[in-house]
Amino acid sequence: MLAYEKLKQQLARISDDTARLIEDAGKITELTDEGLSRWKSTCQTISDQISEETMRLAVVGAIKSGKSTFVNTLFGGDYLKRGAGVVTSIVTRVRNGSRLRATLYLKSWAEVNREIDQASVLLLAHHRSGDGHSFDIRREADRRILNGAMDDLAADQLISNDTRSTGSVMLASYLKGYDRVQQFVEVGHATVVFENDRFPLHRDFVGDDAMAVYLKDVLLEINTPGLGEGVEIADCQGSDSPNPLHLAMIQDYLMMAHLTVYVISSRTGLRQADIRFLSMIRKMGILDTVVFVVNCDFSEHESLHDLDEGIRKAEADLALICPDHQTFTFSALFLLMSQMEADLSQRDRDRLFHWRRETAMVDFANTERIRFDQFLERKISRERNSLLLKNHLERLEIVAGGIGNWIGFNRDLIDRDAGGARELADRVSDQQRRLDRLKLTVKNTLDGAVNQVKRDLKSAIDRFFDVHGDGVLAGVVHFVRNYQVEMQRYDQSLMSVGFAKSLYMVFQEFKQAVDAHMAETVNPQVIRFVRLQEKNLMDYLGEIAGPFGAMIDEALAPYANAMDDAKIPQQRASSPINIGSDLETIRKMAGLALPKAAATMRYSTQIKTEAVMRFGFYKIVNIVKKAIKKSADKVHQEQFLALASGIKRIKRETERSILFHLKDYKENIKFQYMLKLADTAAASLHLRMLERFQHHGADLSTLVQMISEQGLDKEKVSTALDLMGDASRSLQDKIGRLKEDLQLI
Ligand SMILES: Nc1nc2c(ncn2[C@@H]2O[C@H](COP(=O)(O)OP(=O)(O)OP(=O)(O)O)[C@@H](O)[C@H]2O)c(=O)[nH]1
Ligand SMILES: [Mg+2]
Repeated sequence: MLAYEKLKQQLARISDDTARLIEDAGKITELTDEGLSRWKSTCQTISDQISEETMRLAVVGAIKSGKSTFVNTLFGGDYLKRGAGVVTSIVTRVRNGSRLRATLYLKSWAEVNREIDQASVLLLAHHRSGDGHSFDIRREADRRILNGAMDDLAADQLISNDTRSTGSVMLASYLKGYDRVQQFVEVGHATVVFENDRFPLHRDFVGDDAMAVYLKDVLLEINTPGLGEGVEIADCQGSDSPNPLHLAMIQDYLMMAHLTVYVISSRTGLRQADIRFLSMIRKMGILDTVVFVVNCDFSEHESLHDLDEGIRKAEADLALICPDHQTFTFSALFLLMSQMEADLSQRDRDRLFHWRRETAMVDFANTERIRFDQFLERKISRERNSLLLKNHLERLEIVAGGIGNWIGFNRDLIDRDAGGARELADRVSDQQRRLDRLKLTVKNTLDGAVNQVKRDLKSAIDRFFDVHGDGVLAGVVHFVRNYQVEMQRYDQSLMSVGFAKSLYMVFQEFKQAVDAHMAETVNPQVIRFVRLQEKNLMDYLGEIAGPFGAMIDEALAPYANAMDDAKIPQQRASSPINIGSDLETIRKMAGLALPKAAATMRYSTQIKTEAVMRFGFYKIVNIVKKAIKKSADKVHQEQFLALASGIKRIKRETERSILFHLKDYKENIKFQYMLKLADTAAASLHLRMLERFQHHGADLSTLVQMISEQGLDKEKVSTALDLMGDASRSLQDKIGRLKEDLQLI
């Protein structure tokens, strides 16, 4: 890890030195040169980007498999709450930092209200008496209404956290936590921070469902080295949570992660939940970034042989879903306890002592952990070095080469008398006109290509979301139409809470199932599709850029020749223009992010609840009218039938709103993401090409004029240019050496 930090610092220094050189160049001639200022801003961008670059590592796995314990071992202390097991699962990001700090990012009130709105479809509609305003938890009256609506819901709906009731559990948590969270949130503050001595207190917040439900994200900064600067580890709780929103949050992180560590407990081996989650990862198309850690519990195994068998069993199961998996086996808790032995309680110390006697298993696990650490270090440095090389160093090489040429050029010009300078300038300006034409051609070709690629992207996206095909949308429609509600489950609630509330409960169950389908089936396919389109886009732009790089270099040759005896330094073979590895930077530059995975589940706001409710009301009135002559049994039976047709109505209404919503979602992916990405990537490519043109691009006429008017202190400028020439050569040497170092690693 140290090697990387050193390389990074070297690169940053070279970039700063180059910027300084450019600044000096500007001062010498007192001219504003467009090329110079573009180079300078390139250096600035490189410096900024290097310091922002983050390598992301996701830690996932079933509940209680030891994820948090594992992450703690990476930082050598009990920072993340172990054994949390909260209902509200959030992704906790951990980085190293200068001090111990937990930053809790809260959802905005708009987000909170939107979630409540979505979870209370069919619950609040008839409470609102049509005054039109949407729910706002900050209004006391609204909280009272929601409380009232929740009060008479069947008790089991609120107590259990089974798949049917995550919506109502969430509503209850929001109501319960409001007063306490409100205290934390001063107006306009979106974060709550726990620093230094107060750091451990963040766990009370995170560990309490009623408060944690208000959280969007948690970032822990820890003042031990961990995996080094710029590496972020995310503890992803809730991969097997019944709440599809949790899965969506994890998907958002996985999509950006460079490596995913999947933790399996040796106690349980691979379970159904693991298989489901792994299938989802496979559908996302990122299975090749996953490695497995079998977290072995020494107490659960009689001997190394027994542990071995357990591992082999898990590996055999894994092979079915992930044939080329890489597995490491060690005990996270044992390691963590060893790391913090001095701070252990007597009980834990006894346990550690006891475990240490299992020497065979301990030796095996220790060796495995060393193997894992080596793997991780290699993986991280390989990934980051290639980014350093491709994203920054090759670009800097172009700039430094360009400034070298600029110096040589001006040096030569200064040495001439007025006539000679003018003659050179004339020759050069002929060439320059030719280069300008080429610049225009490059721009036009690029524009044409981008328009084509955008058309292709549009139609690919339309095809992917085509409801008539056999793609994701058809799948959703099929799912909705074929979903069977287990009517018997609502028999009891019809009697206890009545028709309307029962309808709400049915809808909860149904929505939960549809959302799970969105999270497990639709989202992974969308993510995979988008990633593929991104790759196609970058490949395509790369294909265009390739020949242009060579063409520009070729076109520059006669330009240099125009100066025949000019002191142009020996040109190194320049690297091909490449923006393929820049995708993340381009996204960041344009402020682009794919719509959150949870977006696919926001269809419920489109549901016209009135239609369903009015329909229910009509049925009920009919039942009541007729009930005068009927037995209670008969009434119950008819209510049951009403519920059944209510469900039919809900399904139809849901299908309609999903189609409507996903159309919107599709257009967002198209216009707010993919097409903007294409434009930004093309702009970035164009900039790279211009940087290359600038090798010789300076406009000489003003300088020539100054020479002929004798308005230039030739002696002084000459000396300055010579000094700069030396500095530039030494910079280029440094870049060359650093490039070799990086390629070697
Ligand atoms: N005996 C034993 N216990 C372990 C081991 N690893 C973790 N634990 C304990 O198992 C419990 C769960 O571990 P966590 O690290 O919190 O698991 P997790 O995957 O983060 O759990 P959730 O976040 O709730 O999904 C904690 O009490 C740990 O101390 C192990 O190797 N052996
Ligand atoms: Mg945990």
